[in-house]
Parts: sequence; C-alpha cells; structure tokens
Amino acid sequence: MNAAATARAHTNIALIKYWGKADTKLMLPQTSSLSLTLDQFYTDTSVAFDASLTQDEITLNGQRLTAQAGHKVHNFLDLVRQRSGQTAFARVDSTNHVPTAAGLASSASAFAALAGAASQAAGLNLSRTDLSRLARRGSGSATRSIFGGFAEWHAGTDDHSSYAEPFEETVDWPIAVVALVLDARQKKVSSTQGMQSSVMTSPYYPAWKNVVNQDLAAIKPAIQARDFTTMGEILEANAMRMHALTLSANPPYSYFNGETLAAMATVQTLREQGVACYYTLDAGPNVKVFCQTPDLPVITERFKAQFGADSVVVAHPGPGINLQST
Ligand code: 2P0
Repeated sequence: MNAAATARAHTNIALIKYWGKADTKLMLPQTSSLSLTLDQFYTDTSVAFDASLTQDEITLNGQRLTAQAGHKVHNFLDLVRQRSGQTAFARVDSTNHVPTAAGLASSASAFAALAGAASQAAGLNLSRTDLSRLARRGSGSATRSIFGGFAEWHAGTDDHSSYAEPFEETVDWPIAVVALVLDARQKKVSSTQGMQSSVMTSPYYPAWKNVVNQDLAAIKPAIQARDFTTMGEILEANAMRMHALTLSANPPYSYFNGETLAAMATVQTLREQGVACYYTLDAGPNVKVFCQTPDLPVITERFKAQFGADSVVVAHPGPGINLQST
C-alpha cells in the first residue's frame, strides 16, 4: 500500500450553475450542472499518512493551517480514513496555482486534488467516477474538476447517483475564457451560506430548478454542434438567473460590484460591434468571458484598457485530474 501520493486538479467554470444543496451532509445538489475545466488555474496536493503524527498537519501555499482553518480538510481526511481503514494522521501539502490574488474559486481544484491524493495514499485506488463522488463531499464544484473539458454533474438522489462525468473531455474547439480580476478580496457571503439562503427564502427557487433542466437540455446540443452563439446565450442567461436567486433572497445579497456591471456592459458593446463573447459570474464580482480564440486580441486589449493588464487572465479548456503515488 502506498502511504503517500500527489495529485494535480484544475478548477472549472460552470456554464450551467450549481446553486443549492438538497442534502448538506452528503452534498447532494438541488440540480445538475455543467462546466468547463480550465488550464490556467490548478491545485497541487500531496498527502502522506504517517503513524508518527499526532494530528493532521495541513499546509496551504507554504503556511501551516490552524486546526480551525483546516477543519474541512480534516473532516475530509476522516472520510477517507473511514473508507480505507487507514488509521494514521496525514501530512497534507497543497499549493494553489491561481494567478496572484486572482480571487478565483479554488475549492473545486482543491478538493478534487485532495480527494485524488488522499484516496490514492490510503490505497483506495478509486475509479474516476468514485473520485468524483468523493470530491463532492469536500465541495460541490469539486465533483466536476475530476474531469477535463466539459463535464456534467448529475444531481442524483443519494451518494451513489450524484457524480460527474465527461460530456466532452477533449475540446477540439478554439474557445477561451477571459477571467477579469476585479476584486481579489474574500467574498462576504460564502457560496455555502448564499446558496442555502436562496434555497430557503427565494420565491424564485422552484422556477430555477425548471430553468436549469431547460438550459442543460438546450446547451448540450449547442456544444456538440459547435454553435458558439447559442452556447453563449444560454450560459449568460443561466448565470444571470442564478444571480437573481441572490437578489430575491431574504435578506437579499449580491456578488456584483460596480466594475462587474461595467465589465458586463463592455461585453454587450463588444457584441454590438460583432465580437461574439458572453459573460458568466460565480459567487464573487469577477467576470469570466467566454469567447473564440481568434477574438482574444481584441477582447483582451479592451479589458486591459478598462481594468489594467494585471486584471486580465486568459484560460483555455484544461485536463482532468493527474494522480501519482510517491
Ligand atoms: C458552480 N458555484 O456551479 C457554482 C456557481 C459558484 C457559483 O459551486 O458549498 O465551493 O462547497 O458545495 O462548490 C461554488 O460553490 O460550494 C460553486 P460548496 P462551492 O460552480
């Protein structure tokens, strides 16, 4: 049995969003979702179980985490220990390769990499589907980061039926995502809190569940047909419908700031000028713009002029998880 392993997992951006849990313990979502894994943003994690340790030792970006800061990782390791019979504590060393202070979501790549490295180190040898189920217990969006390219997370109804699978793992389509770093500060309302509030209090939540089913059914053939316009229209509408769940919650909240709105207006202007591009946003103010690679120069120039060169990061479709026993 290998007691140590490393994994690299990339983050992903949802085209059809996950916003709400049906089961907070098992991390079952209210709806299915669909994402694109990105090459520029990833997490490298090594895990070593060591019988001489008296507690889990967790290091993130070179800094040792306190027990409080590391409790999600510790709970996740407990799950791996339960399943594998491994009883030792672990040394976890994790590095996020996200452009400096990008304020982009890292829990997807972090928990996908942790699921891979911890399960491998504990000798579990999981299939990618089982890895996806396990990653889900750490963070919902991590479910999809096991796979490269476009991945769909099937909501399911229990631990077994809730997992992601590739929709198109090798994306032979010259598309890109321009990430605009508008505010790198930590968000005020965490995703977990925000989505729970939307589920419990937004009168629009039942409508959202229907919208997701319709948007998923419509975007999949658009991706397969390489119909960029239809894909873009659906992903942009889906993101705005998700954000309508924040504004319609009680109390209302929002992840937008003034620059978010300015960036969205620029995307609309670019489209009026004939450049096909569409925006999406997660639980924060940073806008991500889907486009086709021939249009990258005009789009990146425009945003660099508006927000500064350091605020513009270009990503392409990325690979699935990479595991190594050490
Ligand atoms: C997504 N987001 O589909 C959605 C869209 C943000 C907006 O999944 O509570 O870190 O750990 O399951 O996965 C971000 O939330 O939340 C997210 P938990 P997670 O990508």
